[in-house]
Amino acid sequence: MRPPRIVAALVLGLAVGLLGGDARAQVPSGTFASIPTYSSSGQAAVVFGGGSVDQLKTAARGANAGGVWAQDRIGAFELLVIDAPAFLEEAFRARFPSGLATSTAVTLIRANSAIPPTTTPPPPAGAAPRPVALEATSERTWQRPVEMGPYPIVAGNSTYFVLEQDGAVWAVEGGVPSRILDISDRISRASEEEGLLSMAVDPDFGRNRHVWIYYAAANPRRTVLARFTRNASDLTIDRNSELVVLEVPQPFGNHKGGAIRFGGDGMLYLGLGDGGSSGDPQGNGQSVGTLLGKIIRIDVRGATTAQRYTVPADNPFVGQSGARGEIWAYGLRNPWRMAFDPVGGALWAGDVGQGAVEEVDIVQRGANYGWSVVEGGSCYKPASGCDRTGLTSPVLTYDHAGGRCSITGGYVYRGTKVPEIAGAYIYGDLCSGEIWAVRADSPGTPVRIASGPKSLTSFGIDPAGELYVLAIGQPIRRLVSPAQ
Ligand SMILES: [Ca+2]
Repeated sequence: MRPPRIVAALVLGLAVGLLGGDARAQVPSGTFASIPTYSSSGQAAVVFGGGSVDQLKTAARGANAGGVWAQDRIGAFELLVIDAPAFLEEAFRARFPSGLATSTAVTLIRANSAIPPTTTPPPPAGAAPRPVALEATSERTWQRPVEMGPYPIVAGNSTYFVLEQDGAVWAVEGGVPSRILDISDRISRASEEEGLLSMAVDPDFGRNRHVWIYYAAANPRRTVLARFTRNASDLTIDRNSELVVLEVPQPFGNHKGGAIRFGGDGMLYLGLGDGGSSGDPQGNGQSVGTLLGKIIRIDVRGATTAQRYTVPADNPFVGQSGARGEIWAYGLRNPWRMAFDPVGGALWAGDVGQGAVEEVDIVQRGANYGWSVVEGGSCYKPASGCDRTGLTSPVLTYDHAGGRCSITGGYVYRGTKVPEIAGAYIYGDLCSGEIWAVRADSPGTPVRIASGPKSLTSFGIDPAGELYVLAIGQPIRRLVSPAQ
């Protein structure tokens, strides 16, 4: 999510050497303002002159662009995004069944900064993840850090944000933290699991300066999804810019789930817990009439007080009587942290168990992850002989042996500095602090890659796709290769 001018410069810089020929026309820099819609920045390349889809794809691969495609139109230009979810490739093929006309101008975009440039060799096929080391980023400790992500404000600088559950957002620039928003007066911390829970930078932040924030509030007890706007002159976020787009009544104080993530499709995905208490007393997990216990998918582009969001027409329950159209997937208990894999676009979630089984899910359209019929792979209601018809199984589960208690979902690692975990999904346990990895392309048996800090609340990611671990009262630590 670089400023548009940076993206344009990259685009023009990389245009040479791709396809070549007659097509290196001048591209107005403004043309690229929408590029961050698809990505958190990254390298880009331009191809002009058209050709068949396969020809272009071959050219893209020749430029180490790899992956799959999406398409959109920016002004007069066709924009092709690669390394976007496969269904967007299908949409592209549907729109251009016989490829592109030779006169069509085409832009190829490498979709996500978390994709390694080319410097890290991929792991050998079938290689298991290997242990990593943890390295404190600074001496500073954080009270209850729950989220960390890129805060793209200064070109070329690795600025990131950190959320404190008590209601403050910090920007860390060149290692120095500054508070950029404090909404502690707006949030509720009445329960251990309430507070400021998630923030996502708008895909079009470079143009609109929007961030999206999810928090718990009181009177009445609810969770809130809201948009805020960064001030134009500095890093701070305008406290008075809040536009509430969604409020969900919450019956109890726990299970607030709560990760906001934007997909490669430009939609906002939000994970909601089952409403809380214990054992899902309201049956929310299996009810498609409530947003509780769900991953929802909404379109917040152009949100206003009159129309706060729209429901995408291709959501699975659109038009179904008694169902909420916002639902993307259901049967979750408390999806504590989820993230898209920038390569291929799969959405990985850690779903916290009741008292026995933690699970990792790949969230798919319309899928039912089973709570509270099952907890992980085990029957929950009833305790035996439950009906598993139509349920989607977790990618993996683990039990509470060894002091484990609650999963903290992480990210698929697509950074460049830690080959030990290249292409692996990383997650941990809140109580034991253990960190595990499985290959994203063939999960298999998890490998414990680190004994991390206890009270492991979350994982973070920086603009380069490097991973960090967050824990109560601890410094933020980076996952690094062990010393040789
Ligand atoms: Ca489940």
